[in-house]
Amino acid sequence: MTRVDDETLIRLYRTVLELRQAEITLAELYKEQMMRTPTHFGVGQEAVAAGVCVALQKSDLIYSHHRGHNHYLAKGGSLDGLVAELYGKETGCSRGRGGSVHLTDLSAGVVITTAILSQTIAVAAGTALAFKMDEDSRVVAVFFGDASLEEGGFYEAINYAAVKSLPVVFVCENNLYSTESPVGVRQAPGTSLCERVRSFKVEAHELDGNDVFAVHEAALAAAQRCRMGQGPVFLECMTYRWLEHVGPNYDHELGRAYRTREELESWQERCPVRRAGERLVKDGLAKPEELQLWLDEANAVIQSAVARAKDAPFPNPVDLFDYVY
Ligand SMILES: Cc1ncc(C[n+]2csc(CCOP(=O)(O)OP(=O)(O)O)c2C)c(N)n1
Repeated sequence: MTRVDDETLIRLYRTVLELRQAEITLAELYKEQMMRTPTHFGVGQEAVAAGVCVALQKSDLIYSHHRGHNHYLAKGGSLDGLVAELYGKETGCSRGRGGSVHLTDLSAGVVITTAILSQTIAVAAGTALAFKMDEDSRVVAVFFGDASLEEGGFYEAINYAAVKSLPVVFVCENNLYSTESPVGVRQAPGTSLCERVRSFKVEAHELDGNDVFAVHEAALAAAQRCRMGQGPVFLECMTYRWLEHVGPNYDHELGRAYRTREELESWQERCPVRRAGERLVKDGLAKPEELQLWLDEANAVIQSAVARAKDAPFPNPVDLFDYVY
């Protein structure tokens, strides 16, 4: 196993922290009703995006789903582009026409995020096929939720990737719910997603998706395996979304009963940002004052991106159908 250097451990921490501050700031501002795009926040799930994307190279490509802000940012997508996109501005990464679920930044290797479950999984497998045919050493990572394993597209893509030994890292963020349906009403008792994937002869690992260092190590090994032409890898990252399925609120505050406040709090105890920070301090890689400094820096960066986005122009209504496919 490749040893992760200290600089990378710090980068992993700063990435989860930056994702968290961006998302909680945007979730709070969402309540002003100036962002008119439905928005699925990924607060609580930052370790998956950070752990995987930091393991990739800049030229590698990613695809993501409706809860895609973290992946876009972790891969190096423009923060200004994300924030302006949520405000519907011409300076947004999709020129204000895509909103939260259609993010793209090709310069960072973020091809697209889309809301149709399992759609990007098939496209990612196609991209990996192109890489293989071109003898291009890049890999593709595709992020999706556990509900995508209830879609036929997933099985076609993973089977094809296995048959052709394609360089795809399939990253499942298992946050236990599909909108408000727990896994127990969607899957037979005793179901193991990894076991199902292994029946396609694909290497599969279940991970603590709130441990950025564990996700990173697994993703490094997966990317390396892909680059060596040894076929796809499936990573099932167990994690939890803190906020409601779509929108900036906590479910219990709205009186929803499909999951309890206690369950949320038990996952908040395992906060990926706090855990990573504690590990850096324990290992002598950072002092508490440095963690505070990085937090202040992350806040300053997101605040100035918000100010720029608010000042930016909306698309000209005359051009509204330009760049729409
Ligand atoms: C093909 C398809 N079917 C249904 C939906 C409606 N839908 C949007 S998000 C969602 C739940 C997704 O759950 P999961 O994949 O576990 O991701 P999470 O929202 O938990 O991050 C559903 C059913 C959709 N977008 N696409």
